[in-house]
Amino acid sequence: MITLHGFAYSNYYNIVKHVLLHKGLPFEEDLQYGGDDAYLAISPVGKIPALTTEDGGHISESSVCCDYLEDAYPDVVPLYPTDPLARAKVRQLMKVSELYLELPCRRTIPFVFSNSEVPDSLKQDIRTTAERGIQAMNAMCQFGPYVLGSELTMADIYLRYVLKVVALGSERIGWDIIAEIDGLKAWEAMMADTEIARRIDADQQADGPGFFAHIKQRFGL
Ligand SMILES: N[C@@H](CCC(=O)N[C@@H](CS)C(=O)NCC(=O)O)C(=O)O
Repeated sequence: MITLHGFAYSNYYNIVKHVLLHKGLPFEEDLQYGGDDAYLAISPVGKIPALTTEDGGHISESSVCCDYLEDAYPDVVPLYPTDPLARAKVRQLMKVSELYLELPCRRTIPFVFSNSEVPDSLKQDIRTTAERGIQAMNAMCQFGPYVLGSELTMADIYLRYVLKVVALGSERIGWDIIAEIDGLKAWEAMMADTEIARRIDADQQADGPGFFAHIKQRFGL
């Protein structure tokens, strides 16, 4: 059986978990918060999430895990179109949203956890990068009703959890980035209104105490 390593508070973990649930693939969860050497044998950078495949191989990096699940189980509820260009467009949206929205906003996380003010220089850096992401997302998103048209794709799942960190960062810097992308709020509400999304959100909330206890111990916060 597939094993998903990581913790439910992680937005990246939840991308892969959502894909597994959407495809209906049997899997077990192995609680890992990272930060210990043993985990490096499964995830070379020590990042959450990682997968152990049915063959016993290990893979990390969320988008790579998504691709693996599609390649290994292509006929089980496909999440990429068959046309190569359309597939690339799905991956383009995933990458753009991660690089130009999630990653800049992720830089606010230490300030979220310590409930402290983000320095103006960092706020400006975030704005410079996110403005390019917003412009690109406004050009790419279709909301028909899914992000790239009438079919739900990997991009919908990926974006849902990218936006969790964008929302956190937005709140901390006082700039609602999600509101800058036309139609994104309505899409977000639609994506939240599924059994899988509700299960993942509930699991995430339930992991809050365990995650914060780990952070406290690991970083002495
Ligand atoms: N590029 C990685 C990023 C994953 C990531 O940043 N995961 C966080 C949890 S949300 C993590 O592992 N944090 C612990 C650490 O950096 O040691 C991916 O796509 O999977």
